Amino acid sequence: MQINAMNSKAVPAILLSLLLMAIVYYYLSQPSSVSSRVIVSPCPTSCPTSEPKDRVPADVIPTGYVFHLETPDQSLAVTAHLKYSQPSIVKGRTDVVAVTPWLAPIVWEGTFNPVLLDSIYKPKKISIAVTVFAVGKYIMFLKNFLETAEQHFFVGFNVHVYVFTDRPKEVPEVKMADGRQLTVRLVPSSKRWQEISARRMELIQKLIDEQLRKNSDYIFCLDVDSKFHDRWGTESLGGLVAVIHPGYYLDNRSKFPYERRSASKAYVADGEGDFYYCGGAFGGILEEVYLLASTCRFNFEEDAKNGIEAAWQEESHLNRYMWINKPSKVLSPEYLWQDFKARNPEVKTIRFSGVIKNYADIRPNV
Ligand code: 5GW
Ligand code: MN
Repeated sequence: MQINAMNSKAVPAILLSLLLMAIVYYYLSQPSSVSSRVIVSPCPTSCPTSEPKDRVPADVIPTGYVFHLETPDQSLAVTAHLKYSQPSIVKGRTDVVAVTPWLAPIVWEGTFNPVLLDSIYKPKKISIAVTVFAVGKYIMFLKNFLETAEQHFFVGFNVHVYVFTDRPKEVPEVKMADGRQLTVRLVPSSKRWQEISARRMELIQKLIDEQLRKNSDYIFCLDVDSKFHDRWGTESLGGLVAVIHPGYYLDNRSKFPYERRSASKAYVADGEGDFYYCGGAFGGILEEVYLLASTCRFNFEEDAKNGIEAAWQEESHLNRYMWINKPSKVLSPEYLWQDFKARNPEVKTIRFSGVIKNYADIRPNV
């Protein structure tokens, strides 16, 4: 009796512990999401064996994980070492702030060396995925977007553009350089922008799950009604990357158009929030963008259940997300200007900008 009674309790407990052990084992045996091909490379595989022969072994003593960037062309030190101007910690741009209070870089022209950065990232053979939605009449913006991306967006790197559209036949033929490609993903047409918007995060999440983990290191999600005018490259790479909105960066945060109703999951209270970020461009490593997309989607759907639509839809959700989860790299408004806006003096170059559009022409009835 006694023994039987004990067994009837012990058996489920043992089964439960076995299940827990199996789960723990499964997670430990998975490659860590952070130790992706880019960010962390375990030394035993990447350092000693793959180094050029004439590299001094003591350049790296393999003891564990490596987070640092490596100076390019080390092996050719005598003949072709990359020469670049000496960095300074006292001279540089003084008209802008190039670091957030949580010590993330804010990328402005003149704060980075593009040649140095490209030669650091080149040997890593990174792949950058881009998502762009061209639903309904917005397909008209795609040609310019794609053509200018060829000229300015990660030139010389592997880039895979994923176009989400309901008009696959109208996707323009744009000649792409080696290592660059385009894939069309079909989405249902929708009359309501709110529906397209709501589904954007879901489709980004699905794309990462179904495709990108196999072939990409970074992802950028960009608005189609925009064009590149100047370099957007390796300086923009980071864990979680946000772009500062060109319309509000000189304003007091009380003027930011955050969602102000506390009933919304996008709520940002008075006196809170860092910057006002663009919904039209964000990115980072896959797992960070995956977290962002799934969180924003969840919050968006929770709001919908409660009959709430945030002031600026997913841009509002993105802003709440970025306040709580600080971006590890912030791109200045050079990275998403607006064509109707005059350039401010601190903006030395415009790299990407939203084109002027005739709303009545392109938007479905909302
Ligand atoms: C947007 C607003 C109202 C109704 C429809 C749309 C819409 C957006 C659309 O019909 N089709 C579409 O593909 N979009 C995608 O969402 C585009 O990639 C677009 O760049 C992005 C964000 O919408 P925008 O650019 O109109 O928003 P703003 O804030 O940049 O003007
Ligand atoms: Mn836009």
